[in-house]
Amino acid sequence: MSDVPAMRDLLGEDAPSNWGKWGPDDELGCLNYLDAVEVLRGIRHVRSGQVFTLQIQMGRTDGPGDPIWPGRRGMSRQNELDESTWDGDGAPQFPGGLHYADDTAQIFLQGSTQYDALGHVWYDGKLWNGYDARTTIGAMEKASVLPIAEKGVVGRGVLIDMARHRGKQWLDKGETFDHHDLEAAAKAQDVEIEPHDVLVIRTGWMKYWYELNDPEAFYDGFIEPGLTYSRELVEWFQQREIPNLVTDTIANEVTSDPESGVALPLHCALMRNLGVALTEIAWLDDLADACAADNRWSFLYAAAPLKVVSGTGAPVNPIAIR
Ligand code: UVW
Repeated sequence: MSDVPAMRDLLGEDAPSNWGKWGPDDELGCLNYLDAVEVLRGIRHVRSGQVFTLQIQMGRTDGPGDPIWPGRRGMSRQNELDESTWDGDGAPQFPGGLHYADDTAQIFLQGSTQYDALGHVWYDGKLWNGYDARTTIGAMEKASVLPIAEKGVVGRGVLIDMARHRGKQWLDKGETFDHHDLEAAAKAQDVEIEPHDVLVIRTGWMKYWYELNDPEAFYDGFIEPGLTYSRELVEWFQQREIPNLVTDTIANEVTSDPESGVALPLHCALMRNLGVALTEIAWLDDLADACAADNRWSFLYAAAPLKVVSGTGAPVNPIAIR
């Protein structure tokens, strides 16, 4: 028998929850906080007109390829039509002589920078808002990525640069931090994490992936750095009404809770129980350099994952404008 407790035992029968807060049919969770007032609040943080795209490049075939959760594959893109199609007979012919290139791709929806659907993870047979986990079978009937994609995510973003704060290029494997560390880093950056902020945390982990250029070493004893579970941390997220957590790691939290050994408890505590949207595998280094250069760490954050019907998640290229 494993000594690792069940998710329910770690998080508690009375775990902080937002189920029912936005009605019995809700599929947006804390993204409900992002209303028109929050869009206008975000816009007030645009000062210099600099634009940063936060997706990693998708389907790279050079270097280490794409960073993905073990067991998934990065996008595989195939060319279906190109100029060579017209070298032989049988190519499609168009009046006027038009030629064109076409691709198809096979992708894990979580295989690049992406939004998780709120129903992407669960325990005890229940998803976000109490939906039955059997509604995931075959296709996600409830809390898929589609409602997030239809809404769009726009508000004030705040970047907390944990790697810079600790004087490192990137955090170490399994290195943890919590809300006290976030507050301390924010204070050092002279910025406040305000209610309804899209919380963007840089660990340097994506940079590590590309600079290391060695997937075998990266995945050896796979454990990412990240936020670590405590009930107090979950309450902190709930009290600040954080709508969206964005990080430059594959899973937004330390892979395995250092005390209990439970895998990804914050996915359950934050996403399944509170309805916080998770955005993973973001490229934050260019944005962080710009923020550090003029010591301004807030910006307009805007993102919309692809509208994948019943999707468990979807790729996204979020934009930060400052
Ligand atoms: C899992 O939930 C396993 O992965 P992700 O990091 O895509 O949420």
